[in-house]
Amino acid sequence: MKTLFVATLLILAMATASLWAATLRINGDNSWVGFVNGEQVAEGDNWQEASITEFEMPDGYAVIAVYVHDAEPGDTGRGGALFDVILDDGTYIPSDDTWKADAGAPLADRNDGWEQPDFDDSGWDNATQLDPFGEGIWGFGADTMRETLKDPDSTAFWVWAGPNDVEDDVYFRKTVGELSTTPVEPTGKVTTTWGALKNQR
Ligand SMILES: [Ca+2]
Repeated sequence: MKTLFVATLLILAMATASLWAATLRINGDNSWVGFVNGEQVAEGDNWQEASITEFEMPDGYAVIAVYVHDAEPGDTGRGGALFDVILDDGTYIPSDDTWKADAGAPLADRNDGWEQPDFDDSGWDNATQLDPFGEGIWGFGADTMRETLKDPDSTAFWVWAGPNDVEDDVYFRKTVGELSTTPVEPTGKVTTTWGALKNQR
């Protein structure tokens, strides 16, 4: 009987873990591509209109990777990225200086696996934290941005890699959720709304 009880608890724990869901919202000036556990799940090119991706975390955690491209070379235009992850337990993870950030070649020319869960980003710096959502040079767009960022309101910071009038191709990474005590590679395909979005085009 005790064995059955323990087995039931284990099954319940596994079922609960497999139900973890989250939402990834990204705004980028000027364009962006988002990845969850190495799979592309989002893209956009209107900084005032967030891409919104819902995904599941069967392993209880996910590695989020975001690429943002600034279309104006160097100091002719300032780049910015604003994103957040909302876990289904309400945990809010904003873009800020706790994310890892790196600058380099445009996405099409970058083939080092930067978006993959097992990529070693220990050599990356932390992101440069700029103005909070609603303030600074992008503040005038906040009302329009809230049309897609309405629930919950964003409390993220605009971020970049280094000063945002230098680099134009910037990469961000962070692990969200809870790592198991024995880290494993995320298994299976990420379930997202991305496939449905693509099919609508
Ligand atoms: Ca620029």
